[in-house]
Amino acid sequence: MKKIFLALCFCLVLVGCTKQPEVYDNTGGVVYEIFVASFNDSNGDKIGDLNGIVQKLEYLENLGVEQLWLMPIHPSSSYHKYDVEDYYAIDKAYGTMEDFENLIVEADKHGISILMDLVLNHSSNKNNWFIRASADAQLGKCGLEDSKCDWYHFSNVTKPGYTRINSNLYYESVFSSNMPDLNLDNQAVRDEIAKIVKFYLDKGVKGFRLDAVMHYYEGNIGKNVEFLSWLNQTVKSINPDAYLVGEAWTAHNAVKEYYASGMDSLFDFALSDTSGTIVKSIRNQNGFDLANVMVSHIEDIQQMNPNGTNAVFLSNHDQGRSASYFTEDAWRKLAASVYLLSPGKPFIYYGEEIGMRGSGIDENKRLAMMWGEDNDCNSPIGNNYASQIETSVKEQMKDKDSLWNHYHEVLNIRNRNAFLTNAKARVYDLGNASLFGMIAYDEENEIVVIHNFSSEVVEFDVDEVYVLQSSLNSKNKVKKGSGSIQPYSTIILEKE
Ligand SMILES: [Ca+2]
Ligand SMILES: [Ca+2]
Repeated sequence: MKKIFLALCFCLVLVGCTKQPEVYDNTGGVVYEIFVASFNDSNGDKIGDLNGIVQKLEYLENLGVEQLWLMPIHPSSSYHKYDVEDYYAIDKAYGTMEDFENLIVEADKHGISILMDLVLNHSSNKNNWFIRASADAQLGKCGLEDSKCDWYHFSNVTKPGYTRINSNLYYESVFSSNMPDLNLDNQAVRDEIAKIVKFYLDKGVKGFRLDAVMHYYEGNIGKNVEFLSWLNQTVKSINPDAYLVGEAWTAHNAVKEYYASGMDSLFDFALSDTSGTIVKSIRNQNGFDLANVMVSHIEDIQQMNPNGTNAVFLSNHDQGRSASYFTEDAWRKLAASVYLLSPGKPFIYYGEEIGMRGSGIDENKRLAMMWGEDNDCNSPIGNNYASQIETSVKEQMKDKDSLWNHYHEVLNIRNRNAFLTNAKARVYDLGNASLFGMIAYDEENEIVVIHNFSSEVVEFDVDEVYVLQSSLNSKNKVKKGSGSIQPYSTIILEKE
């Protein structure tokens, strides 16, 4: 809002200025997910770190991303760091709190803001909170004043998802024994969470990616939504422009319920992964059905929360790399065009822009970024993925036909149509099931996004009000009322 206001003031002082420049808050930008340990190393230990990200800000800005989602950066004994030992500190392998503050400042110079991974379902069993709680529980102090037992869920009998401490004491730990579930009903826990989000928002963090929101209250959507409403209000009361995106790995009809919390986004898992709707639609050469699925979900989201924006992606750190199941280069390029030019907020998983591979065990999904430089990171210990047949960033940037250059071009078009993030959508039926047609619009903008999901050139008719805005293939043709589109290619039309 601040930027729009400034732009308006600037406009008013210029004689003859008739149109307010289109300025969007950068919560609208495309996000790039980083597993820090595998991204870029700055100090020669072959472990990616925060200063390593600083060195790549120019790269990220040039690619066209405006926001980074960092997987957890707090002290943790695991390589992935989803078991947090101290929410107020940075893991030594990644750097210091000063390095993190520096990253925020340096990123801002490149128009890039930072989203942190916020793991609230559980802490580490090595977190002081749990060490104290479990000591109190073992000493029979639960229920006494100052006891920390209520920060977690202890039980005298075993239950599914519980870990044994001794013959009559167990604690809830749905993911693993080193990840005890927090008691999110405890006001003291909520107060602590409010303190954590303020700590980082005050440092300039732009928002949070919320891990495992379905598990906050295992299987209870109503209580999960209540907690997320509280969290959303807490965060927005500190920074109204902050952004929240949640991980609810489930189908559209359940995901949409979470938008009742008022939070900005939830990941659209139904589109993603090796069995998702995007790859299925490309295999079936049917773009029309995909447009219908996407529009229907966008409508559902906006009905639940008018400010909600779908978080679209192909794959993330828990899924096999998308380049493996988009088996042809043309498919990878079309998939990129589809999600990056969709209404909503797109998330690129690091390395996706060069078609990195990796599937099977989790370590394989988080391999070292292939910069093609001497200081490339080591991949996670234990990975067993051997067939890295793709080429590096360095090589792909030089090749005009590379996937990298396709991402670069698509992101350029995306950023020229930044209104897409909060756009409304309706299906545009081009009379051919191969063609994905969608009108994306708001009060001031309207474009038609057309993708050809078939291996043939397709001719189509369009309303005469539309003219060509952008094309991802120079052979695509649009004249008044009709056009032709190359296989797996994309056309953007706008009103004359
Ligand atoms: Ca390092
Ligand atoms: Ca839980």
